[in-house]
Amino acid sequence: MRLKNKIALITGATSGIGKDCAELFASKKMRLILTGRRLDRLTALKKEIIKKHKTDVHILNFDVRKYTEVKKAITSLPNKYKNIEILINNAGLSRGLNKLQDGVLDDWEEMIDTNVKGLLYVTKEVLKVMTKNNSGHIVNIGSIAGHEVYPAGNVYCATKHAVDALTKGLRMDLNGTNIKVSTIDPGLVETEFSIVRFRGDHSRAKKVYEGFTPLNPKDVADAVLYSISKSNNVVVAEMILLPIAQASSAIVNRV
Ligand code: NDP
Ligand code: 8X3
Repeated sequence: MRLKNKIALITGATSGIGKDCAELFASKKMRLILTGRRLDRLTALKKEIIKKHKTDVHILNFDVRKYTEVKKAITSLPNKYKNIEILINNAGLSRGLNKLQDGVLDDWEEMIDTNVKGLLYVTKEVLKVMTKNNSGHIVNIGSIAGHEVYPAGNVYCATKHAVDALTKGLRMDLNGTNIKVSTIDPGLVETEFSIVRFRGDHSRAKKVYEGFTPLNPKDVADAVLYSISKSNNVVVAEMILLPIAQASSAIVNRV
């Protein structure tokens, strides 16, 4: 599949998996729409990518939880970026690691609003273009947590199970069109994910990845690239990616 000049919108490009997807896609000369809330990071990434890869980059600064912001940002795209061909629904987060009975309401709301409702809002707006063109590819970044649960993972795991259900449901609803739907579902990847989960507690976050080699966000970007590189007739429906030390959500061989 030709990738050069394809237009890809990546949510959550300011860090981790989204950022590495942006860099890898740019190396293939794709045209990028990069989104996130931290404008300074988006601006710096745009500058860096243009300098290194000399490809087109447009930034959109919005919060996926706010439907009016999502709609305004996507409808305001300049003509040359309007025909989005690939959407990477990557923006997402976890907050806290508490037993359900000790759960914090605000954490639940934030995870559900970002990982489920935010993904739906962006998808709805981008699908307007894709259905009009009868062409496109939506890649959701799910998780092993969308297939299994782990102690105290309750609401985060529920949001990723929801992403899995939405991926499968959307593929059914788009059956008969030329729009592909994929999910790439990693296990433990070292990004800012655990720093966000533990609200800036770097030493607690570091412990999550101690004693084994976690996935690198580049490994996930590579899997995403694979999924978007297939010929028109091939859909990578789902891909679970684990580091070798991880056998399941809860089983990690630490030395
Ligand atoms: P990071 O924390 O490094 O990146 C998360 C990205 O999501 C940031 O760019 C952040 O941008 C964006 N984001 C979060 N909330 C919002 C919001 N409300 N509106 C817009 N953007 C938002 O984590 P990862 O790269 O690890 O996470 C990316 C995805 O991968 C998530 O969906 C996560 O659930 C999933 N995942 C992660 C795994 C891991 O072990 N790290 C494993 C499996 C899946 P900003 O703050 O600038 O808005
Ligand atoms: C992130 C992977 O296992 O830390 O989705 O929840 S995990």
